[in-house]
Amino acid sequence: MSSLQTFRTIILGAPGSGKGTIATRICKTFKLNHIVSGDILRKQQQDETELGKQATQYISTGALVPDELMIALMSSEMKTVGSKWLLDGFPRTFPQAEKLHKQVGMVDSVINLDIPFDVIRKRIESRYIHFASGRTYNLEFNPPKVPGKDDVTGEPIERRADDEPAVVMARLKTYQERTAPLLDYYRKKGVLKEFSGTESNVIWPFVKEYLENITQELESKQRTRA
Ligand code: G5P
Ligand code: MG
Repeated sequence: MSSLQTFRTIILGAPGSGKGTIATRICKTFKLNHIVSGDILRKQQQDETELGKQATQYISTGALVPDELMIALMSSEMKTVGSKWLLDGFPRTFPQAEKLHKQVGMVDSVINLDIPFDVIRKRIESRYIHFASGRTYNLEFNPPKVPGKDDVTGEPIERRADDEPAVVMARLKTYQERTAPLLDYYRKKGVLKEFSGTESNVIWPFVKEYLENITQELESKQRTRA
């Protein structure tokens, strides 16, 4: 992996499917920049920017932030991250996927996490996050070392406003209608790899093995071209 010059990947999956959990492990293992659209939006909300205020009305109801806003935000972020990255939460619609394609070409791989919705609803009930860093906890799966506090900073961890059950239902519906169709788009491009299950710790070794293979193939292609 060390001599790999570029590696561009996307993680897809319903809200609460474990994108953040698995993506954090991927980025640590394969040394990728982790770009989280939801964290970028939450930062705008916290800073009370005009964009953050606009985004709140969509996020709080489980709808998607309009494509133009999201594309503008992600395009400027993408310019700062180099050529080894993982996108978490973007793209979520066809216009977003098409814009990404225009900007960077076809990505090297797309990972999809396929987790039953009843498992997801249960996980989200006990999720807490540290807003400043995006670090995520679950009272059963990965509880904080000190109850109510972030492991690294000791600052309070909180519930996400959009993790209320009614909003979660709306987010799952939005996912099915707007984002799930992207699976077919990436399947047809030959870059999609799907992982089904109910536990991130069981799924992770398979994701790791798959990425080890993909990155090795890519590395030898890049070496031949050099
Ligand atoms: P986000 O922030 O992108 P979602 O809805 O896509 O939000 P979310 O909720 O962040 O996704 P996740 O990252 O897939 O979920 O899952 P996670 O946080 O890793 O895991 C969920 C919980 O389960 C955590 O508590 C974790 O610890 C726990 N967990 C993980 N694995 C296990 C396990 O094996 N067992 C158990 N028991 N627990 C586990 O987007 C938010 C909003 O921003 C807007 C939208 O409004 C969106 O709703 N937005 C966009 N709008 C338009 N376009 C875009 N591209 C947008 N991106 C964001
Ligand atoms: Mg997430």
